[in-house]
Amino acid sequence: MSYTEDEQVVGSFPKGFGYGPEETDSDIGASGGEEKPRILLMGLRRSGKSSIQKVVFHKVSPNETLFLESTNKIVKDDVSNSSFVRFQIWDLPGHIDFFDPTFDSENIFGGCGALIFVIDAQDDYMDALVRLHHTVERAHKINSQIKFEIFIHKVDGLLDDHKIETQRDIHQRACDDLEDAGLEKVNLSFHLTSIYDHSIFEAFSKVVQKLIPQLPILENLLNILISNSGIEKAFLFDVVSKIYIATDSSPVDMQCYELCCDMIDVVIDISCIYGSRDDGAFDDQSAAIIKLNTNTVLYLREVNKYLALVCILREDNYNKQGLIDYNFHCFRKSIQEVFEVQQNKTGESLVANGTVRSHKT
Ligand SMILES: Nc1nc2c(ncn2[C@@H]2O[C@H](COP(=O)(O)OP(=O)(O)O)[C@@H](O)[C@H]2O)c(=O)[nH]1
Ligand SMILES: [Mg+2]
Repeated sequence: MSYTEDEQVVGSFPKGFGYGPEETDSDIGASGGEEKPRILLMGLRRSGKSSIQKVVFHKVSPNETLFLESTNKIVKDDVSNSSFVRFQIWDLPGHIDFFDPTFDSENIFGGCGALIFVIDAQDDYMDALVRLHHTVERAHKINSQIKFEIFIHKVDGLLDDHKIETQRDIHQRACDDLEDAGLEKVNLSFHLTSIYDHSIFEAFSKVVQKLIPQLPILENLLNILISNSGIEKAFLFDVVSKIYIATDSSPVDMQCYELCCDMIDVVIDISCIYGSRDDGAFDDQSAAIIKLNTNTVLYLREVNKYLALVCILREDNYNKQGLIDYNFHCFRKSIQEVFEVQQNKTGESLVANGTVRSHKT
């Protein structure tokens, strides 16, 4: 069994609710052929690169990745789904040395924003560390702007203590190797990941966020929104992939993130089953409120075709629903302005001018 690039989405999303090729075409037109940032997926064979790409961006369920065939050529996947998240993911087969003179390594690494190096934590990782070092050294020489993201992957098979110990060990060895090579300035970020839980989405969110130039503006808007509306935590989600492209500046609790991901699934599922239209499970009318038995309310609103705001708030604060709705409209308007600026390329930072009413408790 194998997956081809044009295969439709599986799982709870209906046909047409994926990253369809038609989006790609129109986006290329709209952006005037502008280069999209590229994320490279590298690592040894069977480390889990293709699985990560399929699970995060093509809704393949984790169990189905057991049947993935090994990749023999570079697989390019265009994820130009919104003005904020426009990038390509290149899955590079593990057994090929792309720094070999037969490859145009300048071209591969030159336009690359982030390089994700996947290490199988369930396997002996010494060979992977050697390859990591080789990759970082060469790629950095070609393009010093690349962000190196190390996914210590398949940690679902490890106990908690072992996870921490593995991360510490890999971190130490990788950094020592770089130091020995005089490359201590190169920064590596480490993430513990597994396709069997939300950690892979969380890690990918962080990688993508580093490539979004408007991130500080988005974060700021979310901060203004939550502080004026009595909201505990707010995420701006890319609905199809469920990666969050921004959140307010309070720390992210994994459980909150999972709760918000689940809410998106619930809303899309209900909309698919009972929705009156066939052409989309998410549109400008999409909104939902879920009250939990923990005195917590989940609040979801459509921001644009691809983005949703999902918030967590205490039930007491939800009494002022009108205020929250009003503030949300200001937030939405500001986001649209950020988009317009990007599209018109008229200037760098036109920040929200929508006034937000204050919430006084
Ligand atoms: N336990 C576990 N297995 C995984 C995970 N990610 C991938 N795998 C398995 O690892 C194997 C190799 O995956 P694949 O994506 O083909 O690796 P690639 O060669 O790096 O592209 C497959 O059997 C996957 O099911 C994970 O997070 N946990
Ligand atoms: Mg592969």
